[in-house]
Amino acid sequence: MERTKFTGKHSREKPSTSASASTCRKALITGITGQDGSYLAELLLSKGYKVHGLIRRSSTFNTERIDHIYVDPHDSEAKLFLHYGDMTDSGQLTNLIYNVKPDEIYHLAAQSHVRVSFDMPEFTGDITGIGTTRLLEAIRRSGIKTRFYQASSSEMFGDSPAPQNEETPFKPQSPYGAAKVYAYWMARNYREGYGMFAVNGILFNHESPRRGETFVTRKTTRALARIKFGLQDKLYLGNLDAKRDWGYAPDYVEAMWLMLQQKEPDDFVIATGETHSVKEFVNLAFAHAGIEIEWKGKSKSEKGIIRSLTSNLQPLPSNMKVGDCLIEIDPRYFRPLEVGFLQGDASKARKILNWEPKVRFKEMVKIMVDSDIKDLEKMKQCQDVIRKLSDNKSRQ
Ligand code: NAP
Ligand code: G4F
Repeated sequence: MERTKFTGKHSREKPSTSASASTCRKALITGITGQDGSYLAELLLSKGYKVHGLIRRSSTFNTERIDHIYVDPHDSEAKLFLHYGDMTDSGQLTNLIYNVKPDEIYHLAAQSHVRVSFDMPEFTGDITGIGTTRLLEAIRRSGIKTRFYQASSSEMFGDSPAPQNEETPFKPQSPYGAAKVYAYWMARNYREGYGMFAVNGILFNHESPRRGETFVTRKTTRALARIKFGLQDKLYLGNLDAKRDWGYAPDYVEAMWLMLQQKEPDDFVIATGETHSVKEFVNLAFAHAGIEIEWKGKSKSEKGIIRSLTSNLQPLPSNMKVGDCLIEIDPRYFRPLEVGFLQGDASKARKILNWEPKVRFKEMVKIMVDSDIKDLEKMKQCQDVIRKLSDNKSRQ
């Protein structure tokens, strides 16, 4: 697992106590095992927080993204504590909040995949929408005073014209977007009705080497690494023309924290202001690995073909050559409704939170490609060692 820079004080090191205002504050993160939850946990530990995370019981390990910061709770240095629970279980949410009494709650848990939300609209509404109400009610009923962050999404804007800011009307184009609009309004209702410190961070797409493997950026960088190592022949994608305002996840979790440090609760758009198509992402990623792509054909028949190979970025599979088709369209990845163009206007966050994205699009693409290639290189080295060991054994 790659490590983030924050202050370098995470993992098994003792977290910094220099951020005096934050020392010994307690945070609860739902969705701690996800991309954002893992970076946020690192950030809060580096600021001296005790971090409690809600995790789902699973028959396989689902803590890969946070294993590097986990310390046995019997260790007196432990600052990260995990609790089983689920966004469908109000009783457990109320107990947890009452027992932990967190100063800050970051609610990130969700069924977060837009395409999947069309297949599972009711489930998505339950987890991503009503899950937020369950948590807000758990806070209200437990009677504790806490600050609440709701992970709202640019997907709520749907096909509202860009650039989108805090005043832009929501026109969601998916069950996921609709569930997030409901959750957004519940957070506002609890703020305005009960005086709760509840904020909405309306975050545009943000990616990283820890991005889920079925989102288009990670799907692309992972497939590219596998193609480069000869483990996969082709990458199948859906709509190549959709444009997104892609930022870097570690920058975005800093914005979450800043929102909960303000005097008054308010809602903020977090975005880079730059927008790029899926095709641009693919072109840049492959080019970084030494494979120049040209596009031939139209709509469902469009194909990404090798235009040139840069020899100094070898090894490439020995049978790979100019003219080979590496990318094809699979209509299964199209959505019944699509959000064609997202571009955020984060002026309010710049002004009030003093927040700026540090890593821009091109650098982020390179970070993701390098990380997936490095992972496979490591795996290959391990396989080579195992092969050598078993060769030696068979010769004995
Ligand atoms: P993610 O990687 O998909 O993580 C989702 C997290 O929610 C995981 O920890 C997952 O647990 C947990 N979860 C799912 N269903 C749950 C349930 N029923 N009970 C408890 N936990 C559950 O998402 P992400 O990219 O980190 O995004 C974090 C949040 O920000 C989400 O709410 C997402 O909708 C929102 N958001 C994301 C973006 C973005 O571009 N990344 C942009 C705007 C908003 P498992 O690990 O067990 O599956
Ligand atoms: O990577 P995506 O699946 O992300 P999407 O739908 O924008 O949603 C992400 O960002 C939201 C913020 O706006 C979050 F709230 C949400 O939780 C999630 O993190 O798709 C991006 C674009 C879409 O237009 C999609 O149609 O890529 C297009 N695409 C093209 N081929 C594909 C594929 N998307 C996926 N997942 N897989 C494909 O093969």
